[in-house]
Amino acid sequence: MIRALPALRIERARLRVVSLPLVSPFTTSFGTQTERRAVLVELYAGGLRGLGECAAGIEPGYSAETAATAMEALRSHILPSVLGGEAADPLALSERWGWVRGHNMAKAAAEMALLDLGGQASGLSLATILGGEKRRIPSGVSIGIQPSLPATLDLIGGYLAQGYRRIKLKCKPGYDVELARAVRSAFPDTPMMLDANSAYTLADLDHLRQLDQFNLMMIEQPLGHDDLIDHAQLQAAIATPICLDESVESLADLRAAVHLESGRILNIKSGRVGGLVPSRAVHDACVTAGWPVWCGGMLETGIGRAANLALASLPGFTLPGDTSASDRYFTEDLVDPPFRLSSDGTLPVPEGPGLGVEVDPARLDRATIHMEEVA
Ligand code: OSB
Ligand code: MG
Repeated sequence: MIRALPALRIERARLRVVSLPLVSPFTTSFGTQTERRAVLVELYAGGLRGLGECAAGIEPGYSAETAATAMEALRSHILPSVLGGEAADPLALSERWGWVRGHNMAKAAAEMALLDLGGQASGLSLATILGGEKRRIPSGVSIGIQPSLPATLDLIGGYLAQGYRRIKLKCKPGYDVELARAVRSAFPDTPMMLDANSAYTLADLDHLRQLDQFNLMMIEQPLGHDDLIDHAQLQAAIATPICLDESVESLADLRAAVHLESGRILNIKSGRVGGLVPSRAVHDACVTAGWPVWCGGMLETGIGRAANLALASLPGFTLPGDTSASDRYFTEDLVDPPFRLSSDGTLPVPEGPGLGVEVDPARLDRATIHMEEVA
């Protein structure tokens, strides 16, 4: 159950775009990112400011949403449905944009800001509101496609020395079987997985079957971003568990995936499914179906990272996720203190009210490239 929260009236809303350079370029099968550009939602109520971070990036290579489409959906449709509105509970406010189709990442950012407000007003942490139980989250790290195999092995060694509990490697056709072979022979026992971001088709079935020899925890989203049928056929033909990411944008998608046996594991990202409350519902359905889940990431700043850690504190999150420390992404995060990996490879679930992080105002100003009031 989601905890009840005090009534709020949203007095003011502001949108901001921030840009933070990444410590190193992040390359996937769909492109390279050198910065994290994020839309932030700021909601004001009763002297409090609630913050939300939108998962969308600059280009529509992962999903249809971009920072620009999220700005437009928030400015014209989502935030106007709650501005000036008062409800018995902030989550009743989030129901007011239920009529908007799609724009899940935009909705999730607005919902995060509402929950941050509700948490501050009640003194409850986001994790407590959602029904979280864990206090520390075992962390993995997602490694982009590198210029060479030796460079990849070096990076992995460095992350393992820091304590990361699981390595995820981005792959693509031509950078897959040899990658897995090299990494496995260098690190025979490390929990390891691949993420293809939809780079293959069923025509690659025999090729993908070769991955079975490397004892991978899973392969994430090998096939079409909107496919469930071909994933089911692939899952029936390979031993490596398939983890879905892009293909599950709602509880309905997850139910279909379970029914079709399109995979065996789910990466949950609150942006992809439209918020933390929808994530909780997807999580509950996965627990019922016997699908382990883990928390994905979208290179979030400390703001979105705090929400990810709160989500990952739910009991069904039994696998290490992509909730890595601030310094894996940025030289200077927006939050102070930043998220630091402890030597046991875990990050703390924030315990303060709401998101439970302190945003550094000077850093926020420096990172801001656009700001507007929503009327
Ligand atoms: O597919 O999980 C993905 C980053 C951007 C877009 C898609 C993905 C990712 C990651 C990085 O894998 C996860 C992270 O460290 O935040
Ligand atoms: Mg993925």
